[in-house]
Amino acid sequence: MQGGDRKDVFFYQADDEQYIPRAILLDLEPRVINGIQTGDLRNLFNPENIWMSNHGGGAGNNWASGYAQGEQVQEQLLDMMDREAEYCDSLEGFNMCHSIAGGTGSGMGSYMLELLADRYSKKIIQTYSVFPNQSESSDVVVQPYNSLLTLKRLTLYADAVVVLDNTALDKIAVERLHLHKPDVQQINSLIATVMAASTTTLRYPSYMNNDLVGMVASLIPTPRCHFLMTGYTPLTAENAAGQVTSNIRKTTVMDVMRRLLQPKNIMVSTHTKSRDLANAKYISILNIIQGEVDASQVALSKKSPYVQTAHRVSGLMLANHTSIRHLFSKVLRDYEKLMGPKQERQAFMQAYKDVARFNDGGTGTALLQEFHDAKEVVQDLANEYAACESAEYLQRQVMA
Ligand SMILES: Nc1nc2c(ncn2[C@@H]2O[C@H](COP(=O)(O)OP(=O)(O)OP(=O)(O)O)[C@@H](O)[C@H]2O)c(=O)[nH]1
Ligand SMILES: [Mg+2]
Repeated sequence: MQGGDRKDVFFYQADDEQYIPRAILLDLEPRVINGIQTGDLRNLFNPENIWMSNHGGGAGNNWASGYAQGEQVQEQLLDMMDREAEYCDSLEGFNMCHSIAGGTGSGMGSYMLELLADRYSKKIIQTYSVFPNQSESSDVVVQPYNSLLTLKRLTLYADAVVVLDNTALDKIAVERLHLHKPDVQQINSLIATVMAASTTTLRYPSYMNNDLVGMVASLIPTPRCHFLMTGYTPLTAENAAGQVTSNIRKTTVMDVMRRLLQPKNIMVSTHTKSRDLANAKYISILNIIQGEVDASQVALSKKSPYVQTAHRVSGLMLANHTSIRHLFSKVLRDYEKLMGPKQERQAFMQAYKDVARFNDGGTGTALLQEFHDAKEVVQDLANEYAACESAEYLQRQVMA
């Protein structure tokens, strides 16, 4: 095995010594995928695993449209997933990458989560979910609608969600990497760094976290609280530019672990204080068994020989921390501003009601019920994370 990594986790080997990702690319409009098909990676993906809708009109930032279109083509989606699943020697789970604020990643993504959870109920579903940038004045005013409806599915059908928070990533790029106005490529380089780090123990396995179940089990003691925040160090401009500098810095593992607990390295904007993280209320299996014990675990892993970096040691923190609930509360608050506390405002709701699947004979009752349910699920989630902060929570879980 050249490089010492388990290439078969994310790739299969084609006859001609080429490695092909076990990946399916889906979009309702062609622009992004066309970019891949004409770019440097054009020969990487299996063309049979690329799906774009025939009409190519997208979902227009409308969750309902994305969901309904996903449902219409479910047979095609299932065929692709089943075919990929059959190619696996021992399928452990699925990874879905999407954003929660637009129409396709959120709506069609929600439908995919339902499909996967139904069809492959015993397999792990992990997602990398992009939360929208809250600080810039967004041109998509209906983001809170799409986010809320998607969060319901992430709560009910995913086993683990790695939260990629554009607000925090943008702030890190400006304040730490001194980029004036970070573009999507630069933010995505940061995301790629986190994604690669979070899968390192799968690709270079040793004793810990060498499969998805192990990773999920060590971070998620109660099924619903499965939203993970990330921290990374060292954060340098090269993470955002994919560049390499030649002077290798002598960071130690201890340095890296200490820095990971500093809020400035955390990639979720929840106003976490350093003190909070040091006395971390990480909820974890160990906590349940041993009460007060701080349950951080460290997994050491090999560095990839394929990627040159300027640092000897780098570290990723994956944490299940109760402060993530502030992100959910913000979605709920923004949703109420649009919808009204009792659904009396319904701002910009017409486009959602116009989607035949949710139109319900012109009344839109089903749609409003959909919003009502999603709000309840997300409110319960925020409440459960808040309850985790009390000492009795774990006791209650053990008794239950
Ligand atoms: N970090 C990151 N965020 C992205 C990227 N592309 C989109 N986003 C964010 O994701 C959200 C919605 O993205 P879109 O790409 O417009 O949504 P979509 O899922 O394609 O849905 P429609 O285009 O409405 O069908 C916005 O908040 C974007 O800022 C990306 O490449 N990286
Ligand atoms: Mg799109």
